[in-house]
Amino acid sequence: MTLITRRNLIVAGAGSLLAGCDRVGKSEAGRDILFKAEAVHRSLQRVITNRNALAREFSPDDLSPRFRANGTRSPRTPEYMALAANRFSDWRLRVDGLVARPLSLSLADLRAMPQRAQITRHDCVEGWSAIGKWQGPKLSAILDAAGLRDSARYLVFHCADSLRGGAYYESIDLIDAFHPQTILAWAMNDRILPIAHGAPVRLRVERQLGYKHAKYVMRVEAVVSLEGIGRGKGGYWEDVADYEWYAGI
Ligand SMILES: Nc1nc2c(c(=O)[nH]1)N[C@H]1C(S)=C(S)[C@@H](COP(=O)(O)O)O[C@H]1N2
Ligand SMILES: [Mo]
Repeated sequence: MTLITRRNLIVAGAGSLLAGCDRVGKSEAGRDILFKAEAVHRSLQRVITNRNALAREFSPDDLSPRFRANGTRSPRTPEYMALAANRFSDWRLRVDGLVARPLSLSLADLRAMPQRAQITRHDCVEGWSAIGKWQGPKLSAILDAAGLRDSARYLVFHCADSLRGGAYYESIDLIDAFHPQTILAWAMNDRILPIAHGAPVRLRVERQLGYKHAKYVMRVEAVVSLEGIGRGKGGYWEDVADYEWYAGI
């Protein structure tokens, strides 16, 4: 039996791609080849990276003094404003689609489930990062309670805010959905999640870039394909600005 470790693969990949470095390094064409080699190497590394690995967790001393709120900071739809006026006591998270038992969960229900707290770094594609503490139930526990069907392939998060006409939405695959650090957070830095950061509940999917972390989540829908969702690319920014659906970090 041959044991293929990640390290062996990276070494093999780097060796074969970078052999002949000296020969090609000096010319324009050579630089092109090196850029391509680097891109191939990066995608090879991504393919063989364990997607269940944990994102780095930090200590309370590392918390950012200021955590920027980005995108929507205060949804203006009448439905959301009415929920916020009642401090979200009437809010319910719908969990439906390809599940055996569709759920309607209150904030109290989410708080009564086993909790996970984690201090992680949020990375936005716009070029800023911040370290914050997040707490909430694991998405996996909610999916288990709902009885995810075998046919389900993706989870779609439908949000309360509306940007340029359309509601924000995002989607992840089942590896990210069942990742131990994927939670529906209702607390941030040991306080109730502020509206600017996605109250009452926002997704934390720690191995992905910022735009995948849906705020103001109203509904989690299990689907077999992303085709019927928005314009079919799996997320608001994917659809309007060609962001990559897989934004793994
Ligand atoms: N519903 C919703 N979720 C969203 C956004 C948004 O505009 N609406 N912006 C995304 C982007 S680009 C980032 S970087 C993070 C910002 O989260 P923060 O406001 O807590 O910093 O939320 C993401 N989730
Ligand atoms: Mo972002």
